[in-house]
Amino acid sequence: MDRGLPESRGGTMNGSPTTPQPPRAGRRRLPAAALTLALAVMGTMRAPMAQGGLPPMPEWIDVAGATLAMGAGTDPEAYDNERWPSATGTGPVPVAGFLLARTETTVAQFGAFAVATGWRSEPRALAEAPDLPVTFVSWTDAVAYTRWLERALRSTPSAPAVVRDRLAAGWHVRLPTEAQWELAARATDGRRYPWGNEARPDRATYNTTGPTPVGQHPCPECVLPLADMSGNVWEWTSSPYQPYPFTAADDRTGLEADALWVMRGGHFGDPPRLLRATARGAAEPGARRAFIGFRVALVPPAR
Ligand SMILES: [Ca+2]
Repeated sequence: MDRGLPESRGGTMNGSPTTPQPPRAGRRRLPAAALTLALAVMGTMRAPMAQGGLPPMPEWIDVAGATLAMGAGTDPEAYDNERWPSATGTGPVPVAGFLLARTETTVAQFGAFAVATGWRSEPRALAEAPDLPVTFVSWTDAVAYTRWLERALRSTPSAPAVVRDRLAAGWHVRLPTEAQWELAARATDGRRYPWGNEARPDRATYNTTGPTPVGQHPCPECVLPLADMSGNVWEWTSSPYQPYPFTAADDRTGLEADALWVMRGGHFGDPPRLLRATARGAAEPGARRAFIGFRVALVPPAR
């Protein structure tokens, strides 16, 4: 499954060089029964906003629908798994408009979920400063967070109207697909990074030893005011890792035990090559690592 993956997408807590393998070390997985149980608990949890006011909620950015030329095309820095099997090395993927959180999910945001639900998270996920991106979260942890967040938003009268209206129309809180993530990161002009074509240490956290608080890098050149799409921490997506071409119809077929899940954006210890908007990482769903986090999306129902 890892054939063609970038040769380095790992890292350690101290940012030391990593082996040329995908981050598959997270052998421990939450069994499906654990997720089912947790979701059952969430279904009967007390209203999370009943006391103490709103937990820290995402700030949503509107991503306009477009047909994405997905993939790295002829970028000489691209890994094989970023190229479509086409003459251009890209493929057209229509993406409906959606909302994406401006920042990676923070320790404070994930902590609100953990407190409200009693979710058994990795202690290190909640040990860092509240404005850092949450890490040590598995794909399963991230999906559980999205389900809780949707419930929380639905039960919060003071949720923003743009959120209430979309939830009423059948939208859901999800991890973004990798096509949604890529469109949000680079728009439709083929840029290599969210801000342009050259690596810029003033635009992202990379080549360093740890993450920075979310939203620290202003980016006037970015098409959308999204923070840390490149760098800081890898971001889980809802897409199982499969060779291109990507199709939304395939997006739920990779649920077998050994599936890897795509993560995007690179992390604080990576070189700029892995921060490119088309670079694809992957990890097992149970992997909890110091360099993997996520951000959430509010997406329309599948048609
Ligand atoms: Ca990131």
